[in-house]
Amino acid sequence: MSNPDHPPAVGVLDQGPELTFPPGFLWGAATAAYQIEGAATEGGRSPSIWDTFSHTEGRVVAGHTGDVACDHYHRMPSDVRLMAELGLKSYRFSVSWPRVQPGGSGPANAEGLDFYRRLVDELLGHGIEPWLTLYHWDLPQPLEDAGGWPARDTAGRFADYTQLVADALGDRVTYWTTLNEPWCSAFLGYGSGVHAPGRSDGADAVRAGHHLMLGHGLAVQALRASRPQAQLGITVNLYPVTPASDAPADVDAARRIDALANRFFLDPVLRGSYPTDLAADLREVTDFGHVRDGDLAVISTPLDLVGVNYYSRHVVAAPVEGAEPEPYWRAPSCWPGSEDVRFVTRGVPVTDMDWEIDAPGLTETLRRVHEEYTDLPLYVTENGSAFVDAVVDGQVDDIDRLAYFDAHLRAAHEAINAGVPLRGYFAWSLMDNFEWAWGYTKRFGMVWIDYDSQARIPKSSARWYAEVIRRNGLAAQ
Ligand code: IFM
Repeated sequence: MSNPDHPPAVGVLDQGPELTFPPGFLWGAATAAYQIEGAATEGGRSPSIWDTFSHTEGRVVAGHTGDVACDHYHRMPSDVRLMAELGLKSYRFSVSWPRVQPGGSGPANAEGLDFYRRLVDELLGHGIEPWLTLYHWDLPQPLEDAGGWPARDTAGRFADYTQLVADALGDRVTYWTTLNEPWCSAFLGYGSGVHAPGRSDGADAVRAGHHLMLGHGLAVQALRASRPQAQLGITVNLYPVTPASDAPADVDAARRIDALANRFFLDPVLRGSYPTDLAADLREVTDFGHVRDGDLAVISTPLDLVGVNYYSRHVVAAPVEGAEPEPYWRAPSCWPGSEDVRFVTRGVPVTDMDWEIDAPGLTETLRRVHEEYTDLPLYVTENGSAFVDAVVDGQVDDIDRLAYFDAHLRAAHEAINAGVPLRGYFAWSLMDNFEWAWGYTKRFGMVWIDYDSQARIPKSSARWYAEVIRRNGLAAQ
């Protein structure tokens, strides 16, 4: 966006010839319903597992909830204008299941659907391609009360909900993601319990992962039947997993974590089978009796694209006696059957999430998906970083975030040069928002949110990204 008083930040764009992306590259930014919408009790919306979780003492830092969040529900038209000012080609948002189908079953809530219809129309009116994610973690609470994702029936409920959204929005939305990061829903939600619904049982986590993927397959079939022109995909969060040394025990630790973090989802969805080593690693946890004949055929229903969310790398080592457990998503209970594997920190720069910054890992991840799994078009559907930002003289100069984006876009470009059919990139996130168990204490946005006044301030990274989009590239180093 142009602001004569504050030109695009720093020189990284101005050091030499352009690094150009392919024509038509889809430049976007992403958000999710519970993280930005607010209006938790308005328009007929019912509670989701995140409402219950965030209102339970001790679950979210400082007792933060998504009740108001960025108030996007009420500010949507001006937020879309801001996207247009940034020059976004696409906007990836999620539909709140409890807003469009309160309680998770029965007919659609017209008022809820109408919000998304207006959002999509507003986007199209500004020449911005809508990219719709059906499930970004906000399961209607009654479905959790009936067993949640560990219960098979939830997959069928998800397909029914998908049909309602397809009927309402399928005429104007081309790009559809079924699930966002099913690893988080399954292993943080039901394994470590640091995410909603806050349950902690390894077998439930594995069952949840399977039923999420089954729901994905059923949703793809429903969408394909009613919207044959739609571009359908899933978004998985992937990590390169590196052993801390060449020692066989460390190499085996990396194999185990790779199976749980990456291949647990990639293999069923793109190959129609679970990795055999995964089943062996999990034999004390589950016998996979929840997998029925025909499930894997449904799960591997052909797609049009694959979405990859990339943030960091896992470096792991074999267990040692008395090692301290790691926090958050490295908590041992996220890794059923491999709880004793150690996550190693290398002392490289980290973000405010303590996630190591590892841009080459993005190239590696994209190449792996393409070279080992699929020729389908790939999209980076999320990539970004939390840093401690500050407003100074009305501006937010988020130089660290800008450098993070710059490095990762170079890594994405390198993947394209290596033959990866990468068709787009979505920055996480358009705006600061409710960062799940961290509440509002972590800021990932290119746009600063003042949660008291709800003022929006595009940060330096936003102005820089606008320039990247305008030039369809960045400068070579
Ligand atoms: O904020 C989340 C998002 O909802 C899913 N992917 C990772 C982001 C940062 O943690």
